[in-house]
Amino acid sequence: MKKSALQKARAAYQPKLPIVLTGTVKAVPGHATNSVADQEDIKNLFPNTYGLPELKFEKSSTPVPSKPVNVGVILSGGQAPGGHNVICGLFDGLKKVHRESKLYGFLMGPGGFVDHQYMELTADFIKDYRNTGGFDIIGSGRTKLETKEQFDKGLEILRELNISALVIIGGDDSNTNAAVLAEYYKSINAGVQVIGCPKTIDGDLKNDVIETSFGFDTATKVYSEVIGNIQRDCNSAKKYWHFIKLMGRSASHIALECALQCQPNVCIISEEVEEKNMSLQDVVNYVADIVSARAAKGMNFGTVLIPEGLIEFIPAVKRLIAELNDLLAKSAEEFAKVDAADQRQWIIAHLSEENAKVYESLPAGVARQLSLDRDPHGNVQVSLIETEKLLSEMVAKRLEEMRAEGRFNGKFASLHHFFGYEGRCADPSNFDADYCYALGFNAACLIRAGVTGYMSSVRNLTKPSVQWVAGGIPITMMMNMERRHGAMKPVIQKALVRLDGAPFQKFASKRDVWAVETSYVYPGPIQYFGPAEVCDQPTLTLKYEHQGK
Ligand code: FBP
Repeated sequence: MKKSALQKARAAYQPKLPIVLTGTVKAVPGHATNSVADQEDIKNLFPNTYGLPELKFEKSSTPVPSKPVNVGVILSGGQAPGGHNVICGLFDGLKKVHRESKLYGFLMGPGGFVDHQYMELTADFIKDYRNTGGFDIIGSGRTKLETKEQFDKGLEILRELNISALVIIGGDDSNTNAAVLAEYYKSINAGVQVIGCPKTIDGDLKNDVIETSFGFDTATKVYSEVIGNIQRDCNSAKKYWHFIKLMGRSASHIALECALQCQPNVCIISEEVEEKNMSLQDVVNYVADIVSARAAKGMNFGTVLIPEGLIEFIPAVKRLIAELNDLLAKSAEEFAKVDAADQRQWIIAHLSEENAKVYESLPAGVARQLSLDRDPHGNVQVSLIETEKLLSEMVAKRLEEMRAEGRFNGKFASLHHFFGYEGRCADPSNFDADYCYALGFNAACLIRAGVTGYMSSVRNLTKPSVQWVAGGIPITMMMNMERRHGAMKPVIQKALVRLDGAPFQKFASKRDVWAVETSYVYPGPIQYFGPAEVCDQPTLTLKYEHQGK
């Protein structure tokens, strides 16, 4: 593999471990836990893994006898910077326990586990992947692990390779599956531990006990660099409005973090749109008013950040999606037989009157996307909806109306961007390189502690990494019941942007000034070498969230 100069230099970076993980550790249990909601339902569904205590690792002076352990690892879902370092940390942690321990990687996600596609990960093989972005070390996939047949098929290969622990690196849905798998293996006394690691650039797998998912830091820094560059171009040429859609699924954490970093003229936060019961036209009017206010000051340029999940949060569209989900789950076979050209009419005919009207009112492309296949976890594939174009077209139309009313006399030329894939495989920032390595190393400690159904947890993340706190959180603690594919299912509660949270409050207190002034900040590229205040800063989201604590 030919390496760039940065790759070569970066390979030598030694991720910094929390001090507690550098010696012998003991797992100190806290109180028994409860799920965040629907406690009776979750308890009934997870009789063997519900209510476990939180664990915190502390230094121990008593050496514990060790024996080799074989472990399997799966990368699940969308790529996030640092995944390779989770695997490297896990490998080093296992080898530290016993040098004859082995790590097997299942190929291309959970599908490789079910289909018995795997490889042994050796020191020589993984050395090229240390501190690099991507999931290409073993590949990733979105197969949903949910049936007994899949679990039993997986168990066959675990038995064949003498694997007694499985680490699933994934987002909320994949960690939900990890909890279900842990429960099943425990219920049949399979002798296999299952441990999860919190991954996703979206930042929506977090709660009181998981401070952030890995990858969010690097991805938002990459997007902020490019948004900053666009803002500088925009402020130089002074002739375009840039509509920038940002990945992140339902939650607007990525858009919010980029707004805090770059100070754009507009940033829409989906959660606020829902809270204020705004229609799509209300959002359009809000943007058009800012375009017009800037035009009045001679500034026919600006930037608008749009979270990719916006459309799902327009309350009327949300109700429509909920009915569509049930309809398409219930009538999947019948719908599959309908000709593509007739699908729109079929849907309209089968929806309630109110939702049929909303469906008809949406541009055909957007409406079609809402009725296409969900991903295996039941999510609308929002990254495929061109909200940035939809919004700028509607703003242009609105501005023409305002011009006719004498309320706008500027120019409006728009350009469109979508940032998502650009940030998912970047080389991890120092924060993500350290955090991921620690999560993997800590997963090895949880395996050694003999527990199952836990998520690797590393906390105190705004402090230098040596001061981070390591332990394990029972996954059932994060769960509640939600409607998926037309039925109630136990799932990890997704973290959306909290409107009473410090990051949003900070943004809300500044945005009116950013709208009409040109207050752009240009964060520049991620720095891997240099002073800590440039290289080792966590996200502003994390900083503000911690300031109140
Ligand atoms: P995960 O939840 O799997 O981490 O997904 C992250 C993400 O990048 C979302 O932001 C985006 O909507 C989705 O993946 C795109 O999916 P795909 O990789 O299948 O195109």
